[in-house]
Amino acid sequence: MPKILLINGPNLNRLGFRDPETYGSTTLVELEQLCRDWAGSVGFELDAMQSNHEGDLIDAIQQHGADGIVINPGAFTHYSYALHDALTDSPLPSVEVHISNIKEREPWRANSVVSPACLSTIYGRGINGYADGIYRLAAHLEIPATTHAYGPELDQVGDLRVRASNSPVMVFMHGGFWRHQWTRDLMDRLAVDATKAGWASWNIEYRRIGTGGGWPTTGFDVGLAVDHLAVLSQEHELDLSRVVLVGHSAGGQLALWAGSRGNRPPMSPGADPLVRATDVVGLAPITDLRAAKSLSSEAAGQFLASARTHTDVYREASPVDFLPIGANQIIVHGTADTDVPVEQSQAYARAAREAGDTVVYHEFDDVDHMTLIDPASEAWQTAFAALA
Ligand code: CA2
Repeated sequence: MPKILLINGPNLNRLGFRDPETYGSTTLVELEQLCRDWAGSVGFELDAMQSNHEGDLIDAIQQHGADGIVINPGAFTHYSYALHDALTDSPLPSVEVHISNIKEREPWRANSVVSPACLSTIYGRGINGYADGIYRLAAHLEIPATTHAYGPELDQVGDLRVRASNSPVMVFMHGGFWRHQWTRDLMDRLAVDATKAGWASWNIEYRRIGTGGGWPTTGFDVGLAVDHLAVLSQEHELDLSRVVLVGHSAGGQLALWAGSRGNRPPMSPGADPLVRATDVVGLAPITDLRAAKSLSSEAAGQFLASARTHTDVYREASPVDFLPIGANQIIVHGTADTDVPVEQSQAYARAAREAGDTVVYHEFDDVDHMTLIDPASEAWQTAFAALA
């Protein structure tokens, strides 16, 4: 069985005993068991170690007794070039995890000198960030992606997985209420699943609240990322006559927006796309930004705060306000969703059909928000089958 090495750095042996507001109440022993379970669920064994000593962490990295590393380097994150060098030198891929939101604490915590040596840095998601780190690593080990830039900004990148020439394409847009601690690792498992089934997958990042995003910048990023398929196709021969945009949650708003570009009035933002979407899959999508105002500590308001004042921002950004989309749509939503209420999809599907769009809508009893991005879920399987 392939193996992941979990490394926790200084002071993390104190987890659960102090400062639960920042680090939660799970102890290190409990966390390590959870990580074993998370790794097991995706077919990996997991060895765990913790040390307060920099040299011990470097020795563990150098041992190579595993296929990949998940590491929380503790405060060494912010100044240990020795750890950076050990991770860079290692042939094993690594994912960096932090429990707290290091970007929104003391300024000296915001920077990680270790990040450039890692596949990804996951932070601000509590201990569940370790699960996401394990899944990111597992996806990379299963089908390695190549990361391509579609623009000069750090977040203007995407992960491409393609196995055969002339594959149709699925573009994945992650959710997280447009906030910076949520990144494209969330869509890795769907991207791997689609690639295995013969699709090329393009799992994109975009600028978010706190990393220079907001409306309309984030929309433009997503549009650029979709158009970048024309560039990728020169090297990988993609079948651009079938381009499906798959968006979860806030990524659903972005997918519906990007999918509508071919339908936009000339000269308006996003009109005249280089690459047109044939279908949009909305997984619990945010479709009505006005009705979404109160969700997730008023994230929609923060997202729209940067919009130009002379435009009707809802007509520009809120799917229910810019219908019809033009592309075919498959919308799925769970009735137990407490992040994005199912009414968003119910009202949207009705309005989109009235506006002349082709919409397939499936509702799943007792299914919550995050289940939809599990490739084994009935919801994803249903959406996937509907595409065929
Ligand atoms: O957020 C994280 O996971 C950190 O990597 C944790 C480190 C901190 O130095 C980083 O800036 C961010 C270690 C924090 C100390 O750990 C404790 C945990 C529980 C109780 C007391 C300390």
